[in-house]
Amino acid sequence: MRAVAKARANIALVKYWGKRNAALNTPARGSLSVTLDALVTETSVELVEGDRDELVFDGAPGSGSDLDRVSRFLDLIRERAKNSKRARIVTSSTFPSASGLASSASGFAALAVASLRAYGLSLTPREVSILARRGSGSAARSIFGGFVRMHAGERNDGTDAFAEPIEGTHLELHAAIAVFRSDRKKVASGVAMEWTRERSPYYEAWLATVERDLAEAEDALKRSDFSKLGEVAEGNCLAMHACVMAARPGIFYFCPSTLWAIDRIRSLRTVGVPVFFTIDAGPHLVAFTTRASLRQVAAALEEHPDIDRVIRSEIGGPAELVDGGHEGRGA
Ligand code: 2P0
Repeated sequence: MRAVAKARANIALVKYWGKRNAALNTPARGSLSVTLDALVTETSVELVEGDRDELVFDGAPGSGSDLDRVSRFLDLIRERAKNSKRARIVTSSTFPSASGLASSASGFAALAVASLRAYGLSLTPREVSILARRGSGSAARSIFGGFVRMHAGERNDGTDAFAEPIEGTHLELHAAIAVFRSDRKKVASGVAMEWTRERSPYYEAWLATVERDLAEAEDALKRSDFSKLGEVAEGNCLAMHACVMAARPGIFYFCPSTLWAIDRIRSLRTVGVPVFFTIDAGPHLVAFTTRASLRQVAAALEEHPDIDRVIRSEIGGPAELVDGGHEGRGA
């Protein structure tokens, strides 16, 4: 059996940084994201004979820790399906992977949807979100389109740590994603989260910030208040990075030109352009603006020689089977 699925990356406006239970990959706090249409991963899963899974990642054979992580994830599905067959997984993305641009979010969301179908399982979108979380915390959010809220949950088995769409918001966001030419070696976010929890004096303050920011961001979305949402998102992003930088020793995800881009976005705002930024676990900056200002924002970011390209994106839809079935509609 072979199945193909695609999922889009999401960018958090209130970020997930810190785990409650590392084994079940439950987050310490909730988070809030927007799914982006231009950042897509497509994955096929085919059941095969043999005793090992096989991974082809952006055209090259995947091995080592990447393959182990995928195999461990498929083991969860094999256990449920009572089917021990191995799989050949072929995956590719429209954007640079392992760069801090949420490739694990779209990657594990697409893998969850394709492999459930390949192994003959049918789950509700909420159950798919819970499963995708086991692969990568942010992947739980990429099961859904639009604005998405992740719940941290309280149970020890992780069954209440899922994402769901935020209904009733009409805010239209457009993204200009500045991809830097940077060969900075990335500290994997899962590793950096644990590092921060153990070693940053700001970790508890960070967790308290998330609670407040979630409430304010949801309220801003309900009121379609662009500038309030931007204020919360920028503050939350900088608080996360400050917490990570304050670990001993600290981790820096910014490259020097990331600061230039922050400054550029703020300068645009001072002359009346509706725009705000956020930055994940990498050097790249995502600017959110309106349809009318997208061209101006993207052109401003394209001025910098360290920026390889600026990807423009609308808000994206849910993870889906490529033959047409939708996995992320409803709950
Ligand atoms: C987020 N990030 O909310 C935050 C902000 C990066 C910065 O979720 O360990 O790859 O696989 O659960 O999902 C990246 O973390 O971490 C992430 P794991 P994941 O989008």
